[in-house]
Amino acid sequence: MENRALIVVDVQNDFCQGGALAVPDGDAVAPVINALLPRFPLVVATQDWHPPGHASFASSHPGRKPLEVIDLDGIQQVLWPDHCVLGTAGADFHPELEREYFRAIIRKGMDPRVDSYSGFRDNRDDHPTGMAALLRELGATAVVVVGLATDYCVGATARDALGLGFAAEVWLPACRAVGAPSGHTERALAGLRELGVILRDNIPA
Ligand code: VGL
Ligand code: ZN
Repeated sequence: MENRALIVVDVQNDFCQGGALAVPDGDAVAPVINALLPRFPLVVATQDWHPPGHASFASSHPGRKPLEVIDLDGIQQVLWPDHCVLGTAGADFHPELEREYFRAIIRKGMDPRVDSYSGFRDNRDDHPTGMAALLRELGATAVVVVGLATDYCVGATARDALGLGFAAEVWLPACRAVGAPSGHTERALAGLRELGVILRDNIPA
């Protein structure tokens, strides 16, 4: 399947053990993803990449705490601990991840006023990242999405891939979820399945 691309979402130190927004068992995806990299003719990685004082940080909203939900200019926004601040060690890829395979690195979340879960666009759809054009120009018609976190950036990336005309699969053994607020992972997966994203519980041979 020459037309299939792997999208490695946000496998960054802040989402791994000891990181600012550690996803439970997040580190476990690195070796699983490394084993996948040589199997795809095209691999693209995303990096969550926020300026200091980003609107998704609870610290940017006096009196607010992480995981509280606010209305941010008409969009429901979960507030997060400060994470993936551009250029910091927390924003760097997990040290075990074999980044030599990445044909391109797409950064997202740089507009201080709006969050960006999808690798294709921000949550307000103001800024495309260029990933769709990149994938299309390189001939991809289908994507496999892996990384962190299943219920936020992986899910949003798979949803948008499908909406932009790519066949989309999520390979769950190479993903881990935030799982907050309670039940979020289950709702996210059900939503993806309903859209037509293929969710695989096992890595295909
Ligand atoms: C993510 C929350 C905030 C993710 C990024 O990569 O799933 N989640 N920023
Ligand atoms: Zn973020």
